[in-house]
Amino acid sequence: MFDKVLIANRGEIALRIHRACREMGIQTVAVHSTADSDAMHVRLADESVCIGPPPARDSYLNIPAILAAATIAGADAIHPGYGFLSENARFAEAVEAHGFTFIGPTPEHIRMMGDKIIAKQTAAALGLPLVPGSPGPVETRDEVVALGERFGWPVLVKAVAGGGGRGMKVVSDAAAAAEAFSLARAEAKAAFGNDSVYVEKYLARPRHIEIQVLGDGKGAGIHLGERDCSLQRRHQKVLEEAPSPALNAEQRQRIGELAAAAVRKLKYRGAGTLEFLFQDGEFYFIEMNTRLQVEHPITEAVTGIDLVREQIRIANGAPLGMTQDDIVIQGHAIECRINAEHPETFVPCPGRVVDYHPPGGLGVRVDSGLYTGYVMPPYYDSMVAKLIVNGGTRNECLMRLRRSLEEFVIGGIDTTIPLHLRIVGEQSFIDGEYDIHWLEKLVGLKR
Ligand code: MV4
Repeated sequence: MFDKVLIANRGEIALRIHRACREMGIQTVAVHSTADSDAMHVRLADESVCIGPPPARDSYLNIPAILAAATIAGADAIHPGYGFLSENARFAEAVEAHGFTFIGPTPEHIRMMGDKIIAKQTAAALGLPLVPGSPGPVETRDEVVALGERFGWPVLVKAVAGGGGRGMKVVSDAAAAAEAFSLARAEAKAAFGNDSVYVEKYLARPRHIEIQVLGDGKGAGIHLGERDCSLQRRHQKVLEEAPSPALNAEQRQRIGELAAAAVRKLKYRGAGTLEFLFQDGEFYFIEMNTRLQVEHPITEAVTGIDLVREQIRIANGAPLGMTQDDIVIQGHAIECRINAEHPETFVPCPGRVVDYHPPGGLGVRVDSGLYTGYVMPPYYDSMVAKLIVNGGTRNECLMRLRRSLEEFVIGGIDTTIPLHLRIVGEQSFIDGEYDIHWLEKLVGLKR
């Protein structure tokens, strides 16, 4: 096993990775910007290295600085967490070229899934259901019109390098095709430096269902059930739950088996997520994420499996620690992402935390780098805590979630805890009846 792992990230996920390492007897090296000297991930790690000034491009995205830190500290492996360099194929290559183990998939799989057309073509070859659409990039307005006539309006123009909804435009009819096409291209160019786009039939009211998978890189692969991530605002997930209240046992088994078979055929290595839209009883593959995700703890809560530990074991060349038959989904789990933002305007609110009292008790987990006196820097993501609650049933989970949100004290900064209390009080949420547009309608900021 590795003696020492460098954690190329910050915040709660750096802590999460540190905890898995510590339980495995692995030393940890934190890296941090000058804005994060007092961060919890730096305090808990065995060693820390300052890698640059506050802007992420000079620190958490600074590949030479991170590799230098790994060399100085004598690390064996690097865990990228999520965001930052986690889905950067060149980083994964550089890590391996410098003699370290990248705790994640191969650079080839990262690159393949980063191109959404290649990802879809691969998914089709693996037997996954797709949204009807263009088989490759679309070069002209006329092609958009032809696809709209063929699949029915509206259609969606999407960036090949996409993610986060940028470079994505709904086209309601042929008259709107020219403008939407050039807008999508321009946005894609600005956001990703790549103006290649493709077209899909637009699904009006889907849910976002994703399947957690693990592969050993040699052809073994399993799934760990689904997460329902439909509750989002401006492409930022707000609350996730597992299992999805929208799936029946047959649908759950069908999509899980398809995802696991895909992982085996790909010889995928490590943890990954297959994203689907789900509407009228049908699944449609849209993307694969080749990283650990923010919402992984709800899968851990319902399966009892430590996903970070599995990532580290797999990176070290071990076979999967379990077979599909060992995976049993037990009870229900919900995660609330707590952001340092005004709960109604969503204006970020960094600053000093003057009081910090997280909730506790059975079935309650809080992943957070906050502590009383912590000064949150303004340079990074506003997510400051994840509250993960589980119970024997969805109803028990909801009761516990409400109680935990009421118990949570974060003083001195605005947080989205009141937004979560509002969501858990809504009848359609309690009934599990929501789609990807539900939250934006609730908070009244639908664009
Ligand atoms: C779609 C869609 C409807 N139809 N594709 C948004 C980000 C990207 N990863 C996929 N997205 C969507 N793709 C088709 N063919 C609607 C969305 C979408 C969405 C998806 C998941 C979660 C939240 C969303 C919010 C708005 C739009």
